[in-house]
Amino acid sequence: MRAVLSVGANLDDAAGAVEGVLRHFAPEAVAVSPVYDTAPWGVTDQPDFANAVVIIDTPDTPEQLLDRCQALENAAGRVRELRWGPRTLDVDIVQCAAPDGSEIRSATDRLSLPHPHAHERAFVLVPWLAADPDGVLAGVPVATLVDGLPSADVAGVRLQEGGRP
Ligand code: PH2
Ligand code: MG
Ligand code: MG
Repeated sequence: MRAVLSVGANLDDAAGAVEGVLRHFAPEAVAVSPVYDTAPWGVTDQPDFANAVVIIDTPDTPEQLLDRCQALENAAGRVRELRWGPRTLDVDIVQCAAPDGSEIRSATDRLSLPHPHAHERAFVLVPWLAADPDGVLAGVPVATLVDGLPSADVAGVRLQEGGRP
């Protein structure tokens, strides 16, 4: 399947944690965004995040991929804390698609697909658009979703100083 992953962190060496995840998935990556500095969304009273998106082709099922994402979070010292609060590493599955391109849906306790908040998060959509200008989420082009976001949200997503173009 093809999967879109959103990677974020805002504690300790946040950019380093994000880069580590991008390296982990590099063998399966079909596209990767630069790393961005992003204003915190949801809970705004916390440090800025480092965020990136990587798109992979993997033989994993969604649940197997979720296990890998959580293992990466645990290896980064992640403890389950406040919802939307600060974290050393967060690796979220945004979307999974079958080889025929159809979107895989999930609504289990462990996994909601597509990610229920992806369509409203500039820190997901802006990097995703950079990685794949033809991305589509639940039938809507990612470019259209970005156009519909509040401009302040989009302005809060800034290419990291010294980040890849
Ligand atoms: N993750 C959250 C909540 N808010 N804000 C930004 N900018 N980036 C994130 O990765 C993020 C967030 C919960 O996972
Ligand atoms: Mg998250
Ligand atoms: Mg998460």
